[in-house]
Amino acid sequence: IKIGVMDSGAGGLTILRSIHHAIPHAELLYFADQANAPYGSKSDHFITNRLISIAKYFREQQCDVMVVACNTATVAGISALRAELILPIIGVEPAVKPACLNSHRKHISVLATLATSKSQRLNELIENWRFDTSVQVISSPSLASLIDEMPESHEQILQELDRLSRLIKVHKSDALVLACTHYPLIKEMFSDVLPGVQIVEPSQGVTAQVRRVLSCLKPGSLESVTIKGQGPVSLFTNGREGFQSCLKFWSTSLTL
Ligand code: DGN
Repeated sequence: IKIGVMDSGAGGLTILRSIHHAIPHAELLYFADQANAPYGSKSDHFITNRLISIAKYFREQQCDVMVVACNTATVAGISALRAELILPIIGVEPAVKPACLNSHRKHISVLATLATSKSQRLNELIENWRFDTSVQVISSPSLASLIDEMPESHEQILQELDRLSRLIKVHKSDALVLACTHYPLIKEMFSDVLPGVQIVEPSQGVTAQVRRVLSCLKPGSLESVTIKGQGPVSLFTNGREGFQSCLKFWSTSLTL
């Protein structure tokens, strides 16, 4: 099995890691579209065209499925991408439902890029699942890019986390939904500034969906893991040199 995973930067690596653990014999190909990052400030039309090009690349590389490991790209273009019928597509959905269901205080916060925070898809999801929960949506214009600039940006990340955690504390949330795939890379930093707040991220949900799709497309392909051993993981970026080291930094810290 071969799975293509994309994001605008390093964020999708947390999803790649989860897939790698769950389906170790699969061959994984990661593409970071860092030449065009951040997606948060791009138009839906632009992002859709990027998704179509990357899907064609994954198909040329003989991938069986494509994972859009980016919330911004999912809300901007996944429907248009699916309509092209290039590959079976799996997107990422903010974990609003489990956060609302598990919150004791019935106050949660959702943190996303500006584009995702304003999207109809996120707002519909909240309307569908909030019931008696008060949902605060907050956005960060800079956090995803700062994470792509680690470790140099460490101080700026702390400053931005300080600003965001104040907003979350004012809302008295006991759960925080990370609705941008970059944010789980700094999950521990969120836990440090928000003690007692449950940090909810989507990697396991996406991985479960990948397994469901593959078991329909290629019955039997998920079994016999021990015989098949570990599949290779290849990471690519089209970004400039600094981004190469960013991808190296995060893949090392995730022990990929
Ligand atoms: N990882 C992307 C997401 O989940 O939205 C970040 C988007 C961006 O490039 N800012």
